[in-house]
Amino acid sequence: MKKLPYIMFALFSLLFSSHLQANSQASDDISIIDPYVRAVPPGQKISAAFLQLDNASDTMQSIVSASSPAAEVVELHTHIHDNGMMKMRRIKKIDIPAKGQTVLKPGGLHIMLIDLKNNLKPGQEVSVTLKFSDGSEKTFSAPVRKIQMPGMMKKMQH
Ligand SMILES: [Cu+2]
Repeated sequence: MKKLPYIMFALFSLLFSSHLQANSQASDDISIIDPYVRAVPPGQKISAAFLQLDNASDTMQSIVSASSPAAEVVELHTHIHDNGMMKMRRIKKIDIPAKGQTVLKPGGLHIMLIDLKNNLKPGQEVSVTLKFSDGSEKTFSAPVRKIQMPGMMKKMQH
């Protein structure tokens, strides 16, 4: 019966390590903070989602795609400066550094919603699903907000 403690220890280690594995998905390590979607006037078919992503893990995590029932096509975008103009460009992934954060905001990284199925009015909620490089997914609901364009124009001029 002296071996029992060792067997118990082995069993516990096994349970503990499988528990750790179950918690190591990107979707569990990433927190979504203050998500919102830009309100657009009737007839406009594109919008964008913004949010802050916090990574609690020791490894870099990457978003490789996104989807939403509100839009036919969802792409990961960034803005680049090109001859004094700001242009949007599609990118393959958005990285969130280990123990760090990445902010998606107007004029920078964003989740592009293309071919909107309905108008997006302030007060509505839009569901967005992020897919990470390890295949895990995270869905969040983002309120639709009016975003002041004059601030964007100032940013675009400098
Ligand atoms: Cu875009």
